[in-house]
Amino acid sequence: MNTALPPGQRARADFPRFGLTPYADRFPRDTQACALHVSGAVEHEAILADALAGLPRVEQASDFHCVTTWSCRALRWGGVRFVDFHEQVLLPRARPRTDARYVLLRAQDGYRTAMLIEDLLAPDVLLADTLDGQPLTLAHGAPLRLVAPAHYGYKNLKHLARLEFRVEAHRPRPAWFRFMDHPRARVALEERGRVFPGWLLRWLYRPLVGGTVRTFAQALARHEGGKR
Ligand SMILES: Nc1nc2c(c(=O)[nH]1)N[C@H]1C(S)=C(S)[C@@H](COP(=O)(O)O)O[C@H]1N2
Ligand SMILES: [Mo]
Repeated sequence: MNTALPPGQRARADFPRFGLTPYADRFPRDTQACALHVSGAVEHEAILADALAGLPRVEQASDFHCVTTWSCRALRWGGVRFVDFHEQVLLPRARPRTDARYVLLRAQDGYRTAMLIEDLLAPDVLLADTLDGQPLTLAHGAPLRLVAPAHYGYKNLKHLARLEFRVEAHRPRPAWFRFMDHPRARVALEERGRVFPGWLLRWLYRPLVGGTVRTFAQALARHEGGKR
């Protein structure tokens, strides 16, 4: 893909482990497989031991855009389209309330973010379990993550553990995260944050990239060293 990058983004050759620094030292407990809990505004709560079982698998190359302005092009993800999972598993098994417009996604490391269901149903949104044909690594969301290329990286939740249907919009916590977590975070519209305009956040975030990449890499190295 040689199309222009979205506004304010710069390509990076590597794909670093990244996130909000409080999460750098938090890791999932289950890295091979993880039951997916479905709860909230549903008729039936469900615990899916193998969420993708029996669903059509797809491979998709898509660009990844972190809100801090780095992008990594043409990542090769494998998994299941969220729209298929919704139609074939969530609707029949959990029966979400018809007035539930949001899903709060929760991860094994405590990270969470909400998305509009209509955004999750876009054809390029995946529940991904492979990258470059290999099972997801600890760095990139093992065992299961969301891939939503039209939305900033912070909506692409790693180590997915729970989907919570919501009628009301989610109020992010801690309070400072409320400024960062735009309800939709569409890259094409530069919806980087909730309060400040995207063009301003570019300049605030860009200087933080190098240090954050190092912090996340060092935390992973310590974690993997500690297990030996
Ligand atoms: N569980 C979890 N998911 C997360 C994050 C996190 O810290 N924890 N960080 C988000 C942010 S800000 C980005 S840019 C991407 C980074 O994905 P990567 O580490 O695979 O590059 O993950 C997103 N999803
Ligand atoms: Mo990010």
